[in-house]
Amino acid sequence: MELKDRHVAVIGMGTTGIATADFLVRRGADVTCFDQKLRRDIADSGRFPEGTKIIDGWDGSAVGDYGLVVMSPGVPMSLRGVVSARGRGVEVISEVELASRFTGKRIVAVTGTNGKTTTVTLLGQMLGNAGIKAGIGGNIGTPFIQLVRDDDRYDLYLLELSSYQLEGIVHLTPWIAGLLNITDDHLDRYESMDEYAKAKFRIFMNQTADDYAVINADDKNIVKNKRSIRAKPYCFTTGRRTRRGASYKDGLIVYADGCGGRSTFETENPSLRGMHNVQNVMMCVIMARLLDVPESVIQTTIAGFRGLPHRIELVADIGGVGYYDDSKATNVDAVVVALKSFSAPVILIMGGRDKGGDYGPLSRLIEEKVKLVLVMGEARERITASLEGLVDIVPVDSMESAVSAARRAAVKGDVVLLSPACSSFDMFRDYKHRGDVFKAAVERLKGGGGAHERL
Ligand code: UMA
Repeated sequence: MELKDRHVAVIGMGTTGIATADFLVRRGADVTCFDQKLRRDIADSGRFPEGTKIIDGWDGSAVGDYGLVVMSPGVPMSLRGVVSARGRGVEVISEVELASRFTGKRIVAVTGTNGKTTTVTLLGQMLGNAGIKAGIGGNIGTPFIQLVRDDDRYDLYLLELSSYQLEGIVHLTPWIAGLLNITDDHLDRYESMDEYAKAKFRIFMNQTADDYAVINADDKNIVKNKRSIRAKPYCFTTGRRTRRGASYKDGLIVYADGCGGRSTFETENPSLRGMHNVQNVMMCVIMARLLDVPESVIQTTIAGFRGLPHRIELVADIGGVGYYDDSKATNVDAVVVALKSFSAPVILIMGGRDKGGDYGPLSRLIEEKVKLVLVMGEARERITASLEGLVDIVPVDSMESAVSAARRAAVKGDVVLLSPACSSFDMFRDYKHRGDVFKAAVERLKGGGGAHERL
């Protein structure tokens, strides 16, 4: 693809926009970047390469006359200016699509509502331990376009792809594509679950019978749509054995290669607790075997894996109360998963920016396991309305006061869990910031003495 002197619009000036502009300018394109924010409010606007034109305070209307529009994932494709550019025949693509046009290396890609980052991280470690140089990026943090600048360094790419990124692909074709699960999320951006599932299934849309699709056979939203997949399917399930793929029984994952060969892997590791992690590990096992990672390397990597920050992460045990940071739980299903992994009474800190999902699926687990819900942020009213009568719900206006209230209510043996079910953008920069603020508040408790008693 020739970029020299091409007029390109880059939409969004976050991590993706900066990396995209940088790539385009290096290839001689004439780049204009658009953002709804004012330049002074864009944290990294100073990092845009020289010569980039910046349109700040953009209201989403006309993007002007460009030969190509490259979207950041967080900017909806439905914005008026973007729709009208498309209508005029302008090519509108996502940054991952652009990147894929500048590499001939194989792509392994993982999507799903929850578990993507853990899966990509664990698989990345398996590949690294097997001596395979994988460029790891996408939604996990480093934009794909930034990786392809150093294409020679990598044997292949391992990408975490969000539905937002998949919306703007045209030709991108993973050699191995994996779909972990599809549950309620981002319903502020999609009209329905069907629309959201459709975006997720785009990961398979360009694949042929020479490619592989790794799917969760226990997920009804996936099973319902799987007939559209043309690649060779490998399924994983926590139920019955599979002929080709992975299954799980009594702490063991059984991998079946489809030609009669079987191997087993132990999943015992405190950082991979819960059935959701068994599913993540099953996907890693299948993908790693397809990539010829030796069984012994897969096993030692699983055993040595240390969990990721902000995902059911034990921050401190203070006076017999465990404080867990699960700030990455930005949707209801992730909170369900977190609650399922505890047997002790839970004090749950929830809330943030509402994403239009249904909090109903939490009801049974909340009744069963949660003794107090502390709600904060814009979603306070919606959460309170849907959980009222099931449990004590107390509104709080900061993370600091949530942690103090949790401490006052907790007794030895309880768990204090930050698992918000919402995005963080109403009060924090992102989920990491929210988790760090929680951790800092917990750290301060340590200084204030450990014994928990009801005050
Ligand atoms: N913006 C507009 N108009 C809009 C919306 C946003 O101009 O209507 C501007 C914002 O003012 C901001 C910029 O766009 O300046 C931000 O762009 P972005 O939201 O695409 O964020 P990036 O910093 O480029 O980060 C993105 C991903 N963010 C989102 O998809 C929301 C990061 O995933 C990803 O790591 C990064 O690209 C590199 O690929 C984060 C995420 O929250 C972790 N992902 C969602 C999730 O996991 O649920 C999908």
